[in-house]
Amino acid sequence: MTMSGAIALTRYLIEEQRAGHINAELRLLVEVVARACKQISVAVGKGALGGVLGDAGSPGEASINVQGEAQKKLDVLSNEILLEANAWGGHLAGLASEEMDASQPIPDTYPHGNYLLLFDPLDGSSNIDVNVSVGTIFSVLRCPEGIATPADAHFLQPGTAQVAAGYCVYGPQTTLVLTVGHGTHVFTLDREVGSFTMTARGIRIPEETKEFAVNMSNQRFWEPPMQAYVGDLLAGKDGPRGKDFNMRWVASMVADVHRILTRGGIFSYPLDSKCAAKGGKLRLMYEANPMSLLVEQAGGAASTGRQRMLEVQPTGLHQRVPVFLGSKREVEAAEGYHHAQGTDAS
Ligand code: AHM
Ligand code: MG
Repeated sequence: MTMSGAIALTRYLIEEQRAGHINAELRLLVEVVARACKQISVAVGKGALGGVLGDAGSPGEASINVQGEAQKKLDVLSNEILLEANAWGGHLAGLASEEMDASQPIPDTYPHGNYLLLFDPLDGSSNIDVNVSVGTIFSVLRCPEGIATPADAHFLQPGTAQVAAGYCVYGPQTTLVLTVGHGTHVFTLDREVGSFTMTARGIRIPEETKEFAVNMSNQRFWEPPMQAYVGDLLAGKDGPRGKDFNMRWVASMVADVHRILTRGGIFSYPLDSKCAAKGGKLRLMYEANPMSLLVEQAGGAASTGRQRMLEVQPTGLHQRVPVFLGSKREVEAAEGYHHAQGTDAS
């Protein structure tokens, strides 16, 4: 025990194992992901000095991922760090990443474990080159019984099936936020010591809020319920909501969600006519589900606007969904507008 009584991530995980909440394999998995996040944090922190800024691929021929988006060098590097770290420990049966076309089973040269790991290796990558917070998001599922070599279909489990989820935000501080299904806890990286230390246990999101996060430049592309909802927020004290709202939009989901976990608020990336054909902008398996579990475990709510996020039955690894999450009463208010104006738009 340290003099200060500070709880390191390792100690927290051992205590969770002793309490019967996790087994040794899941403990190792979280430790490995946390170690990979430290490596990514170092690479992000070096920035131009590490030669890691800018687009991946060759000049004039940017590398494009399965999402149809140009990859940054740090997207590719972060993906490689997570793949390499998780290949050989024996805790996984397979992995899936926002940056890879298909899922990957663990090679037969290594022992196979019972878990599936999904991740967005570097979320908010449009912010990398401008030195604004970015992060890693991850979700852990059980590999279905009797499956040694999982395929994409084995990953298609609803968010309620997640056994752990978390994100690491690379900002002024490097902060790991984790749930193994027993509350949401915050660990801050002590950069001198090189270990994550618990800095907030069992965080709770205030149920009410006066702060919303949305990309307002998409306003004219939104569906009528979203137009009505944000219209009423903007009307403030004089409108039906009877209070003034403030707006924040970092454009890194990790940073926006971290603010909401810290002081409340509602985050939304709704359906709009630009992304309607794809089902939304944000990815269910790599972004919406892990964030929704963290938010629910902190007493908040997460929804597509029409359905509880964690109950969405996935149909594709890279499936996209509309997202509303954060302070419970505010998410319910946003859902109310969608229910009032019909349920057939998704
Ligand atoms: P990414 O995973 O390719 O970085 O995209 C996801 C990001 C989220 O972090 C953020 O909330 C959103 O895209 C920002 O979108 P926009 O640029 O439309 O504001
Ligand atoms: Mg992302």
